[in-house]
Amino acid sequence: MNSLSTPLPDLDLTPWPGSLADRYRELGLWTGELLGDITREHARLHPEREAIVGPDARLDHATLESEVERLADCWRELGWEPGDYVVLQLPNTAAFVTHLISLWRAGLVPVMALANHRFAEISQFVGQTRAVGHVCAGGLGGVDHADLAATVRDSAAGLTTVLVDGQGGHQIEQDPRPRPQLPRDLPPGWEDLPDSGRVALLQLSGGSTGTPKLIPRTHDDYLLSVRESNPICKTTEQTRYLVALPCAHNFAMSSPGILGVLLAGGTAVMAPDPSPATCFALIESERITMSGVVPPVALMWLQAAPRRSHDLSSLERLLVGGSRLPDSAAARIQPVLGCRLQQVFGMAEGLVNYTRDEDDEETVTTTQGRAISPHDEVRVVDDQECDVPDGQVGQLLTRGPYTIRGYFRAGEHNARAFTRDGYYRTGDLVVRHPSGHLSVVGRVKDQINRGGEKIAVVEVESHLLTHPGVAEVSIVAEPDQLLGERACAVLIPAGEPPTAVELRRHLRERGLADYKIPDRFVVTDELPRTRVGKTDLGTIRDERTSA
Ligand code: J2J
Repeated sequence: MNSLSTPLPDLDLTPWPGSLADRYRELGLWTGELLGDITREHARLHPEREAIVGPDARLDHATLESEVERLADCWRELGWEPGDYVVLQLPNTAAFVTHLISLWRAGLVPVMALANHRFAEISQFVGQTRAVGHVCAGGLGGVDHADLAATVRDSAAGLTTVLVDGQGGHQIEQDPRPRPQLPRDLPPGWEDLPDSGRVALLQLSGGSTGTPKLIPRTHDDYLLSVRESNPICKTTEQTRYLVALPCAHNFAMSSPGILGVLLAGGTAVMAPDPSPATCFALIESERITMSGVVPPVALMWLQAAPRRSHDLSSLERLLVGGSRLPDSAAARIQPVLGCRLQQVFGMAEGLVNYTRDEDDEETVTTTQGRAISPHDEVRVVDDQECDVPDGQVGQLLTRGPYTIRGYFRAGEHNARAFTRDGYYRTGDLVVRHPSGHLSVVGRVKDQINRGGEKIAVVEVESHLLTHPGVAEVSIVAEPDQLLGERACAVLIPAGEPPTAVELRRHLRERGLADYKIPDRFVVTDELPRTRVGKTDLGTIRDERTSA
């Protein structure tokens, strides 16, 4: 499963055209700052103010900074060199933040794995990046990745595992075999890039292909999206932001998220889970002012709030995004939770849209906002990629100073995912209003959005096809009241139909993360087909929804 033996194709980063990059620098959009320096200023300005609160530790800005330095020294002592990739897989804890920033401080490039990823995902990240290390939880925040880490290490020569415990300590396990050397070809123009123009982190794409694609974000571009998010979301040093989503997700990290809060000198409070019981208690005890959640979590909070006695009065703003928030739920946020709703439509590839505080109520409840920057270029196009007028549905294409120009080492896929002139084909169907606000109305990508968790249909189908009892399979979206959508696998059996229990066990044994396992399995004789012989997802989806 691990692809260490396959040759490395393509580039780590598809740079922006040189003239455009120069312009972004001249305009001050790209500042040349590095993410690893994000903790320095506030450690100096107000060292004793709280920076990070987690189940494992409370850190003021000065302690955060000294932890970052201490850990960066550890990475240097391990022999990890600037530009090396390290898979970072930690739960919502203070340690996540110290480890993330220390990796940057040492010039390393974190790959932002989720705590609930398993062997299939982690081994792929290690294989694609030739990572030198896997930093994961060894009892931290109640999570233990030790067994997973050992299996990953067996499959990747020379990999070092760092198991982080809940007391700020580490256990280091090293695979003794020599690590395969990286034949890294620098793309033309790469040699001249300043450090801030290089890859800072690899975010995960929701994916629509068999192998998950990694998203190379640079210091310059990522910092731009964070910096510009702060005034739009009114993030200040008074902000106390509750990290209710998985901390490695792009939304929790950057919209404005943990990094926005650190940049502003505020406080990020790490919630171990998004349940109303956990989060309401933290909102009350930590005097939380802002949080960001996916729609199913917002719905759970709306349902729970009238029945609980927690004091939520400190909460000023709730950002909701990741999947479409029903208009009816949007209208209830302010009356029920007593805070302002801000919708956010973002993507780890770049473009982020927010509703604004000055927008009227209808805009805030029925649109997913407008782009952060006047330098974001947004096109809404028909199937021939001709622009459609405002008010009509079309596919969203975008490029700009913080939207990638290509996925990590994925030349072939990039030719499809980007236009020749560098627009990213988001796969989202939107309507643009004359104000520039977008409403998301659907998608054309082979993906299921399970309440904000993205599932690449092809990836899961290919795992299911390895079961001897599955001849053909199609995974389709079904409507779900809470999640918006859930995944249903429609399959033609080979011989005796396998049971759902068997199929779930099979996927778990293959090391697939739990959230990708279909909610329902349906056995059928024939998958409906289109004229070209491809499975007709539309037809099945209709059959299921009418059932
Ligand atoms: C409908 N669909 C949405 C929304 C994202 C902030 C917020 C979210 C993400 C994120 C993010 C949506 N309504 N409000 O990275 O910084 C769907 C679209 C989009 C895809 C991106 C951020 N907000 N989506 O969700 O990379 O289909 O980023 O293309 O996980 O989620 O998913 P992801």
